[in-house]
Amino acid sequence: MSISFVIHSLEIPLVRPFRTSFGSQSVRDVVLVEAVSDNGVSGWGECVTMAWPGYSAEYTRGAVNVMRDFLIPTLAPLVGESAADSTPAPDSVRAALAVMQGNPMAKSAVETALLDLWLKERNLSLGEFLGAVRDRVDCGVSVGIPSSIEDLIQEVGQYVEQGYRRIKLKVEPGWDLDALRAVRNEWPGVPLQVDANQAYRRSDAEHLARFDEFDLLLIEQPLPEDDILGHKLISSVVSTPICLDESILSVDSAEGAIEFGATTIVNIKPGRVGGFLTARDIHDLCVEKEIPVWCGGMLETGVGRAANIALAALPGFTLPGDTSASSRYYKEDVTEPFVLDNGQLAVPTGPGIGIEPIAANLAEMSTATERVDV
Ligand code: OSB
Ligand code: MG
Repeated sequence: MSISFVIHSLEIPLVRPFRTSFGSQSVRDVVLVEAVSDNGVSGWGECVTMAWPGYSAEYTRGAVNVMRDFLIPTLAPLVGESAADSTPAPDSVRAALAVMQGNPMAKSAVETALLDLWLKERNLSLGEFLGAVRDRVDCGVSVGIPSSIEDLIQEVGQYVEQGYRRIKLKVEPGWDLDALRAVRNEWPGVPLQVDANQAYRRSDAEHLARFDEFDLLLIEQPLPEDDILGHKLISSVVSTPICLDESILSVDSAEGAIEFGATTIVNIKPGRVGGFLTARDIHDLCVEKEIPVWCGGMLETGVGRAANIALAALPGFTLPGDTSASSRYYKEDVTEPFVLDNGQLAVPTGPGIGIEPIAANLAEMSTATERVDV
């Protein structure tokens, strides 16, 4: 067979700036990968990179380059060997992409576009394929660093009213204890957690232990990505569970961090680990080791959100995810919006990821397209 890949670059304004310890954004710089088969069916995947290498080493322009110049061309033999209208199997796509180092978010976008196509050929939903056990998932919301405590209380108040089942505050040195105290005073019982995106250091252990009084579900990624020992040291001083995000890059790194005692809860993001197959494998490992998992987010459009919700429907996802409604991010999404219902989102049931961009929205939001045929 042959496949035409179309790399769509989009810009979508966020409803409010999203500030974290690694920077601020007010427009989401999105890349959607479309894989078009011989008979004109499209599969879709979202690349979750940020515009700059602040969360991890990947960034959007680099991801587009590596997809165009390396990842997609690497698939040419595999696609060429396949019979007409028979998309290569997901495992073979993952194996072919694995010859290239790193770049998990770019790999995930390419792999997911082909997986969507492969599932559509079989009339199978991503949820069914992955092993989903529920048709609705519990949703939390991630709250960026605002300019004042008043703004924080106002924003959190909106989310609590909308029914979100858990609140996550972004924190950094200088924006932590006062913010937590203010939210806890207003909502003593709300399920609450924090995410530092690597902003603290080993020497902050005593400071992080002061978070314990706020009865948090977890502290997400307090230290740098490569500091596994540091997370273990912190967890011997802090009672609140430590949950790794950026440090978990593969099944083996997950197993290492768990066995070593650096993490007792895991945030799973398909983009960070190179795709949904590996995300499912990390889930399976965590279930076996009795480590609770939850589905992270990267401010996805409906394309990435649909697939994340299918993943979050697996049995080990026992904590609410950063799988918020479209309205938390965008006034207008590129797909039909995901709407919160009683603090939950419905798992898509259509073939593949179960959703696709609305052509007019895609055209309006698009800033560039590049085509690569294999
Ligand atoms: O660390 O979880 C993170 C957004 C962009 C990059 C990293 C992170 C986040 C979030 C928001 O916390 C999650 C979401 O609502 O999509
Ligand atoms: Mg995080």
